[in-house]
Amino acid sequence: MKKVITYGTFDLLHWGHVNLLRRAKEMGDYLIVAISSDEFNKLKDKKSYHSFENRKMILEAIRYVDEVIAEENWDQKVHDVVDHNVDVFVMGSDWEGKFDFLKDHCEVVYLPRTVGISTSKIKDDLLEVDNG
Ligand code: C2G
Repeated sequence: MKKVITYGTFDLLHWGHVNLLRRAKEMGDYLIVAISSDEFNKLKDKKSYHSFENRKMILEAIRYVDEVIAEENWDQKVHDVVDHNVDVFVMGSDWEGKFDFLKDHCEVVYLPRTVGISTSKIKDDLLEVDNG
């Protein structure tokens, strides 16, 4: 069984996230998503609208996702890849090159980001609507 892993906050889940999850799943048979904890989001200087528990529950409902684990720090990726026998690590291209150290343990693939959508765009657009 070919196992794939990807990491992210996945707040306000949108079609760009789903495109990523679908393509990541297509690279194997089993997709693990490591979703950022609320504490780790603070380290990423991100504040998510949905709590970790709710972001996890939403991801678990996505047909491409087989397992959701917590991402709590920057240093867990090698352990996760080894402990879960992961074959492929996948991230969007905004992370191009940042995780090449994982190449000693698995395939590393950066997929083109989906243009035109992001969690921050959703928040900004909604603010504009509110302000008329
Ligand atoms: N993504 C995408 N297209 C978009 C928006 C996001 O392909 N329009 C991808 C990102 O490249 C990332 C994944 O969807 O691979 C999740 O995006 P975020 O929730 O923004 O994740 P991020 O904050 O980049 O966290 O250790 C890695 C970090 O946890 C990644």
